[in-house]
Amino acid sequence: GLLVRIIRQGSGGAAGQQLDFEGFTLRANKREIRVPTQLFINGEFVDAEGKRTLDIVNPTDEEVLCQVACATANDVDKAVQAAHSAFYGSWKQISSRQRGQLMLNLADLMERHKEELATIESVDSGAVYTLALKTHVGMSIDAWRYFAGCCDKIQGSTIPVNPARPNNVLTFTRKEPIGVCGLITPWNYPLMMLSWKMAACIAAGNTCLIKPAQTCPLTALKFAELTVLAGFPPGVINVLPGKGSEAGQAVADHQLVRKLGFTGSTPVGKHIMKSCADSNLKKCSLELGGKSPLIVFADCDMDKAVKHMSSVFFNKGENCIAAGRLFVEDRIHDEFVRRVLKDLRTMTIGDPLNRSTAHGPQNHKAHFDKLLDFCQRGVAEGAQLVYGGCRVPNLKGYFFTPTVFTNVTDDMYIAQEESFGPIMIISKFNGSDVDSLFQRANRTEYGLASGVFTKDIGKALSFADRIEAGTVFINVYNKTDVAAPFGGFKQSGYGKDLGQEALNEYLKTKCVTVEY
Ligand code: TAP
Repeated sequence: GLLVRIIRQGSGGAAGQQLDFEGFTLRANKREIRVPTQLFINGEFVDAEGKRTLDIVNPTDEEVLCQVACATANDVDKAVQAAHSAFYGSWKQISSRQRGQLMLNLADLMERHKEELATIESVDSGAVYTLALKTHVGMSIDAWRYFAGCCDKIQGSTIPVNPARPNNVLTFTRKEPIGVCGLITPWNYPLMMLSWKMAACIAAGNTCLIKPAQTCPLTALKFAELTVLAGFPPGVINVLPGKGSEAGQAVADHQLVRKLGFTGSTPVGKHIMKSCADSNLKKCSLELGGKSPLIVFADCDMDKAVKHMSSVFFNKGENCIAAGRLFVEDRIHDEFVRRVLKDLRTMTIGDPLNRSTAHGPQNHKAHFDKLLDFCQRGVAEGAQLVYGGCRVPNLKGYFFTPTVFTNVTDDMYIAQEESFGPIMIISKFNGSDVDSLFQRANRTEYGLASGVFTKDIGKALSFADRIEAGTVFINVYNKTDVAAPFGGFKQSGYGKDLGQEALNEYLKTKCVTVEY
């Protein structure tokens, strides 16, 4: 490995000292980027216990890019101890306004390194570079800036309570950080999922450790390097690539972790919630799977509805709020499908670093294989496969052809289960019976997002009233912003990321009463 030396920043005792770590040089996108490959614990880059490593594969060519350290349960314990000491030590000494300044420093560094971060993300996860720059990295920077501004605005309230006369009583609340937080994230937007959770967590005054998804930990490690340059004290932020079943489980089980923020699948979310309860009843928030319904009424702006194919194909469908199910009014169904297919045939598929590419490879092999299986089930159940459903011919890498199924009925597996891939699932509806349409849209245990295209504002708002989902898009899709709360209903989990509500996930309320 490459040996890298940087100088610690900040105001603590370690500032100005050298920090050495091992890394590798990523040569891509006409750049040479050094990426750390060790665990980041207590402000140091260190090997995992027993020097265990994970192979990191480039989904574009299926070659191993590098090895990174793979955390054990003991490594997790070391990181938790460091976060615990920092929480009761150095981090307590830092005022809320200074905390905000550290976060702004970090955001500025991320901005300065945004091309590097987007290149790493693109190579590691298969995200198209232009999207990685704008969304994966751009929205990460926005999240750090947004929550930086919240740090010195975390305040309680004064509450009128009944006094015991002749005495008076003053009751007020304080919003306090929870302590050491564990964050566990998936592979679809590696840096963005880290930032959505960690920016709120740190703004609230907590310390944390993150276990990123084992397939794509590289931007999290580059991020760790930037936290040193931003001046965060050791132990406040710890980054531990590793396996969910071991390192992730150790986070959920740990007695000193007081809050767990998780994004991932519903089955793992349920398992984690049990572990949180059994260990120390740690608070948890869960952002889980989805099968979001999108309704296209005949009175919609058809150009716009077709243009919003991104509802399904955005980030290769590896998008938790992807419109997993389209309901298209029977009168326009055939025209809608024809126009979608016309656009799909001209979609540029290939190297995600190429600026004209619109669709890159799926994240990793197991996921790619799952998508093939998903499509085979759809065909076996009698849905009509009108486009794709297979590997892109003559292309190395996990390239999956954007896919369209029509004639899908409500009982089919592909109508009920999330694919997490670029697969459009279309069912018809009769526009004269909106009631049963809305019932069909709600007949899922998921409740993450939803959408409707119509020019009739009454119909659109009735949909917004009646749909059981945490997010509703009207005549748009995938329009998220760091200021708007994001999270699901039902078995899509609970607890919000983003917006001011997200801070509450990482705070506890203390109520103080004084008699005088
Ligand atoms: P999961 O398999 O659930 O993995 C998510 C994370 O949990 C990974 O870091 C994983 O580690 C870890 N993990 C696995 N088992 C664990 C355990 N026993 N204890 C602790 N951690 C454990 O999901 P995925 O396949 O990576 O991501 C796809 C799913 O995430 C989809 O269902 C998607 O809808 C959902 N998702 C939801 C959202 C929101 S905001 N609701 C956003 C993105 C994705 P490994 O790396 O070892 O697998």
